[in-house]
Amino acid sequence: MLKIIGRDTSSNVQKVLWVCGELELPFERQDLGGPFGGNDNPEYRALNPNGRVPTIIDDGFVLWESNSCTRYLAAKHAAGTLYPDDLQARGNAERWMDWQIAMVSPTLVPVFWGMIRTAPEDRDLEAIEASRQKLSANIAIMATILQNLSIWRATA
Ligand SMILES: N[C@@H](CCC(=O)N[C@@H](CS)C(=O)NCC(=O)O)C(=O)O
Repeated sequence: MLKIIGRDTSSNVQKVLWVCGELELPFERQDLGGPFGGNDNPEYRALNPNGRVPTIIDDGFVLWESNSCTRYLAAKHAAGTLYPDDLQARGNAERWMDWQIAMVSPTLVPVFWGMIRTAPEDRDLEAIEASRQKLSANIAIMATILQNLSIWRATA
């Protein structure tokens, strides 16, 4: 059975759980990371040298990087539906996945950790503000794209 390693409070683990939910895939999940620790266990590092979550194991095949995990599962179990056959449709979906991980996440994480996971007295407000501005610019890109989607015009 597919095994997912990682705490379910992680947004990156949740991506994989979401795909499993969409595809009704059975899986077992092992808590690791965050309050559960284990990131630096040699056995875990042997699976995932980054020590981050998620890692999945499918038929003995070990995979990490949340977007790669979701693509792998979708391609394996939902070719032509969740994983589009049409290369332009697939490219479009993958573009936004990669944009999220490469552009948005590095600007969102410092704001989230600074404001939510850091005590007020320990916050580096200058660094948080610098990231907030970059995050805002990214959100503006997404908002413009969403505003201009023909789906909204068609239903307006
Ligand atoms: N690019 C990686 C990032 C993985 C990552 O940074 N995961 C975070 C949780 S969202 C993590 O492992 N943090 C340490 C921990 O949970 O102990 C991916 O998408 O899988």
